[in-house]
Amino acid sequence: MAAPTTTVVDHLVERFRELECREAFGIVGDFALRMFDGATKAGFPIRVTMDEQGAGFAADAYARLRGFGVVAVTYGAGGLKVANAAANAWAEQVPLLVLSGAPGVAERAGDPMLHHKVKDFDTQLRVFADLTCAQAVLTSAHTAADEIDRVLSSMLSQQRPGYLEVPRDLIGVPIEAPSGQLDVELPPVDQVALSEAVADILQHLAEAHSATIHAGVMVLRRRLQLALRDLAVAGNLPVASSSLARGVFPERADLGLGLYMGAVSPEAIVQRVEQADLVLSMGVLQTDLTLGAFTAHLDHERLIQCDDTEVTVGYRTYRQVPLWALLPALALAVSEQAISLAHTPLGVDEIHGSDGMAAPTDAPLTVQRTVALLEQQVDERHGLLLDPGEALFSAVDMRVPTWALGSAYYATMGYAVPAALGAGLADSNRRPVVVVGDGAFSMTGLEVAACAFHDVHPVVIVLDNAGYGTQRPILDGPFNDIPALQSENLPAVLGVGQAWRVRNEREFEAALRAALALDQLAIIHVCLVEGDRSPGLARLGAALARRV
Ligand SMILES: Cc1ncc(C[n+]2csc(CCOP(=O)(O)OP(=O)(O)O)c2C)c(N)n1
Ligand SMILES: [Mg+2]
Repeated sequence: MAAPTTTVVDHLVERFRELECREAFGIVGDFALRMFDGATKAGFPIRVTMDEQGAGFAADAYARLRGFGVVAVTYGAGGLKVANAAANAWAEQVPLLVLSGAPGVAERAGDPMLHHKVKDFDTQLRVFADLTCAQAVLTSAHTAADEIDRVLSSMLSQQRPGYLEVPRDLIGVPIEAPSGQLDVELPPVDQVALSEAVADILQHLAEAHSATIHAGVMVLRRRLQLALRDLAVAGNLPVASSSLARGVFPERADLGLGLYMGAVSPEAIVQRVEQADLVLSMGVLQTDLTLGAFTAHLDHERLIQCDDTEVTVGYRTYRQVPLWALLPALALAVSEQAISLAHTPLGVDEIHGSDGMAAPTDAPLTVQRTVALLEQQVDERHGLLLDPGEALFSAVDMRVPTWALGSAYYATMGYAVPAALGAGLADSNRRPVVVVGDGAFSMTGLEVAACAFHDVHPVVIVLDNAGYGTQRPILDGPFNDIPALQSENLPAVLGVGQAWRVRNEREFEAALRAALALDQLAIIHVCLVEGDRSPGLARLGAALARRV
């Protein structure tokens, strides 16, 4: 009997569904039209955005929340625009697929000068070879399914972006349908090393008076949140999140400490982490930005570092002990041994200071008060998107109710607004609340139109400090000044949504209340006090000054 057949596009869509991915983001072009049409007809919509980079960021956020995302583009002019999104996804371990249309296999014969071509037909492939963990240009119906599956499997195994280029004459051709599900290999386990690592950690825990977990992005990527919770609850261990992993543990729970980012974090959180007898670092990417420009003081003797593939306890490393195997095994062992340490929950005013959560006044707005007032109004119905700059730094003072996504290591400006589109569709139970600088908003803020177009209704808070505020303390000059945007006028331009321009605490509080009650796009243009800095940035500056 002949093997069942499918087509390239149907096979792609089937795999995407298997990965809980129900839509993509992207912009069409003639080399991609058949691909977009085939996907749409297969019931897999590709949501248009204002710009390809926006589609890349939307798909990235979708992947962060669902485990897999797709940005679909045309060749060259479209594809090369998502290089930055792929780079961000590589750096922050996001399985984002770049799916590019391309000239047909038959059209490439003789190397003609077709539009969107650069040096040769492989220019785009070479660019993405450096930005993705696996690539394929489909060249024949015989190998297409295997090539697709190879790229998708690598992406999921490694938690990195991938690249698939589909020549337009291959989209609809019949191919043999592979049997069975996608084969995804997790990092290998050495069972002996695993039990020794667990025993070693248990012994350290039994001797410690206090211990803190620092939870990072690989806990999310490997979907280990429940095991993390089991471990924390069993051992009564407080959990600080890394800035790439906000939402990995409920920050407002008694065991939640909020965000640890080296000296950027409030002193109370720094103390709970740095003065604990033991720090269990779980899947944290140890980067400059996530550790507050390397201002984190984590002694080697007190640090147990568990990453995606191995565990290091003090000076001993256990190879082939991946996080996915270690975390559940450790949670079970801690519960069986009934190891439980002392922990006193952190009070809200220990993070914000005594007047941090005070009621709004007529005082002009600072970043600190904007974030404190925001914290009072957001709850489990909201998810946050934080752009690099003050939006990211100021949110260290806040305990977020659910998740908060941001380009927290690669730090690409303009991530948050387009990411709100992907996040809003990936998690329809949470309304996206974006905090973004005026500089970043002028880069990609128009994606609010794409959000509204696709029935996603973010609340967008634009922190206007008249330019590139976080660059100024490093080195100031006219290059940090930018054209002012009256972002409160955007609803008139777009024909949708409502907006406010606010200057004091009371105005902001009222605007936010109205925005959260409104079921459509809401933009709040926050005019900050001149020269204002968030406490996080000030703490970072002070810590770096001590180093000089
Ligand atoms: C795409 C991109 N370009 C440039 C930078 C360098 N950079 C980092 S922060 C920053 C200023 C951001 O300005 P704004 O969005 O207004 O936030 P603020 O710093 O004022 O809080 C710049 C230019 C970057 N991170 N990403
Ligand atoms: Mg700014």
